[in-house]
Amino acid sequence: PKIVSPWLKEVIEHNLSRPVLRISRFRDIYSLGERIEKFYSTGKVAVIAEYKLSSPSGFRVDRDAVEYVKIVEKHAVGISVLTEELYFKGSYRDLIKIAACTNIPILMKDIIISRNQIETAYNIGADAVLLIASILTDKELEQLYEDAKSFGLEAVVEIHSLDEAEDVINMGYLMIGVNARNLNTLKISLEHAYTVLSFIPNKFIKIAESGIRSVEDVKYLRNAGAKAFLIGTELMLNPNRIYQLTE
Ligand code: IGP
Repeated sequence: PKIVSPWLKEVIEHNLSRPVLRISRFRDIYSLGERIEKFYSTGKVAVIAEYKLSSPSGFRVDRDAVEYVKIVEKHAVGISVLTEELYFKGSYRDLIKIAACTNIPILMKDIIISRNQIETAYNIGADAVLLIASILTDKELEQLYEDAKSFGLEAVVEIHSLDEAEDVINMGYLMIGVNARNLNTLKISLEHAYTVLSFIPNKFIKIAESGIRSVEDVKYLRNAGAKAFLIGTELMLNPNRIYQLTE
């Protein structure tokens, strides 16, 4: 991994020693990419609803995982589940609970730096994993992408800057998440995300991530070519908002 901010360094060290969770997968694999394309081609707003109890930016909420999923799954294109323990108060257990109660695609959201985590993602029922370009060398990213594929899982490659966009376009990764939040400073800019999303050709599955709170935000980022919208905070505060956000 690359040297990054103090909180990320702590998470990376913690994750390097996290053992593989050895259970046998109890669920089929559902393609997030295909479901996003299906929503996109029929004009449905594709929201990936995120289950997250806490975040390093200071967000905290208490909400039952299964109750949340039962509300959002009717309109969501997929569910993102935080499994990072230290700063997001996530757990593999949360993902297992969710995997046991839904048939829509699940993205495991963590700071992934090892194959062990990807093997665990497969075992516990995830369909896709998040790989963050800013914390991985090109070689590590390539290797982890292959690891995901070898388990039959998809990978969303997350970027923030235009430089990273150029890199991942050249590498040909199909699903690209553009995080409006800078993971080092934790600052959000939808305008910055708009610029980066516009730069990526439309043949990619472009996913807008973070800071999306209103129908206007969705429309704005859709104009930049986003095919899906990853929404955490707003839906954790009020899951029923998904009805308006996908209208
Ligand atoms: C969701 P928000 O602002 O709607 O809560 O953001 C999601 O984009 C965010 O949780 C996220 C994230 C990440 C978390 C984006 N990239 C990488 C952990 C690691």
